[in-house]
Amino acid sequence: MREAWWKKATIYQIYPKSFNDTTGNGVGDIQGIIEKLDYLNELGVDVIWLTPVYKSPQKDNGYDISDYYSIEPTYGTMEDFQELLDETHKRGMKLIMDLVINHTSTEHEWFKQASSSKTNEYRDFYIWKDSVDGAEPTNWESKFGGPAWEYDKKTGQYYLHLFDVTQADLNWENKEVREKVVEMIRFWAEKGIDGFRLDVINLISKDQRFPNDDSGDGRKFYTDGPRVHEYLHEINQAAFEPYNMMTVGEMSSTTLENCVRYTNPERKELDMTFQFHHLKVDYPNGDKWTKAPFDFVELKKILSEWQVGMHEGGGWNALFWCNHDQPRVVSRFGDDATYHKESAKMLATTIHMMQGTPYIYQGEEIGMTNPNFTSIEQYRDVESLNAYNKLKQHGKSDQEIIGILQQKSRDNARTPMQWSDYENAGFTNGTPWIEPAPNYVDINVEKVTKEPDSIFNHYQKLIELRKKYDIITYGDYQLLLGEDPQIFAYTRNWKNEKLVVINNFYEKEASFRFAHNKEGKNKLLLSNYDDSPIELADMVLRPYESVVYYVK
Ligand code: TEU
Repeated sequence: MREAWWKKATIYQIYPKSFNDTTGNGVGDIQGIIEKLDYLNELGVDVIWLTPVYKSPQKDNGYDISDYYSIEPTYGTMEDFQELLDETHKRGMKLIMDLVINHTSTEHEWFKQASSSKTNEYRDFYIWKDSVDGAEPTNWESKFGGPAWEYDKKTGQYYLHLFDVTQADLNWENKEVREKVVEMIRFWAEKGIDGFRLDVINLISKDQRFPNDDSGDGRKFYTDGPRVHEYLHEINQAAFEPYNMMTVGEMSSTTLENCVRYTNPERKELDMTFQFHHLKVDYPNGDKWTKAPFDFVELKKILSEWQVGMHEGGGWNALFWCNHDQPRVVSRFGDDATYHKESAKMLATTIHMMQGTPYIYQGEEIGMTNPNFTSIEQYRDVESLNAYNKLKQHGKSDQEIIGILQQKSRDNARTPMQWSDYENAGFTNGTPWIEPAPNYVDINVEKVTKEPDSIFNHYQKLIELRKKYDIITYGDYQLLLGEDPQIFAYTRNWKNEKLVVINNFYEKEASFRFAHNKEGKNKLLLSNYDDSPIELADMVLRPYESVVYYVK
């Protein structure tokens, strides 16, 4: 059995484009990351995950790769990358890269060849179909809006793209594609990287009948598709296991049952998975593009089901609130104005005390918020711009649409990292590719790293606690007060130890009664107020109060 070092690790996600610019071109770069490694070391994280830095036309900020073997020139060179890897390792941290293998950019050489003629040797690298009754081959929808098929005039067939039209889906049925992918994974593994995050990896196997979807968008014909487990086991054996790579799969609309299968070590597929069901509690009837409050009881229910289900099935969760596709958590489930600090810390505790490997998305550790852009000109994301056009066609006013984007746009997470109160948040000396959130004057790294009770300091404590207390890694999970409209409380149990984690998700005070308060010796491990009760007892939780007790 491989050593599961990543079970006690905390991972930090970097979105290079918005992290730190050293050239003044307004776009972050690899040298900018190197400059901040000491900062990450001070935070205490074990692993850095870099979203794609490969050569790319950047239609989807690097998730459209045109060459898997070179570094995007605006980010730097292969030498810069090697330096980053070495400097990361020197500081005792590890580095994982993004692996985008469901699709490539249409500017990738394979696609250029494939689209040049129906008989080209690369034709079968992608998914080509004839039109059906003068229309698209199926009625499937692209995740970014519009049909998932694009007509190629030159060869008279359609190709499949589950995302942007410039992101063509690879044909995984073709063994040669799988061989090329393995070859490429080995190339990066040989350089000494420590693992991969696999982009939308549960979408790689499509139902080969390519049926129409009577009831929806086609998702059921490619999500956790027929051969996905087989393919993952195959790459695992050919490239992950031999290099001892850590792997985390990003799973779109997956199921608990499948994630147990993806991550149970006996199956040798992946180490852990990201699932997104808990981040759809503010999508009424599954619709992202509506302004809506979140369903708190549902949030608890979903997270708890995954805690219990993955534990029982021997799988492993990736724990997260934020990434480059999600709004900022303090704006989403907390209060980014009056109780900024309290709620950001409370949210951190809630997720970090669960079982799994926690991920911190750049800026989360200082409580970065949504920017509240007021004009469509400020948005950059392809998905947001498509949504804007679609909502407009449906007759919504600009004001209404901006209100929705302020809550839902992926750009909420993509504004420049707030390093200081200098111009452009200290991110660039040039014009940033996207505007910083105006509150960088108050919320920035320079300021918070000087404050003893900062959000940053709270994250440091959470990372240390995970190292010190095995119960956080191995304990089971039990939800308390599932229907309570304000309190998110749970216990963790392991051997003769127990953790009791109690969080008030709202501004209103909340009474907490602990049924088992005849517990043995217990102590307060962590809190977000400086005078929380030092022993576990019935208590009245103040706004966003969050406490963790250790019982032995
Ligand atoms: O995202 C996959 C994905 O399906 C979503 O998170 C998506 O952004 C969201 O559902 C849209 O509402 C991954 C990457 O993280 C994302 O940045 C890429 O755009 C996408 O894959 C395509 O590679």
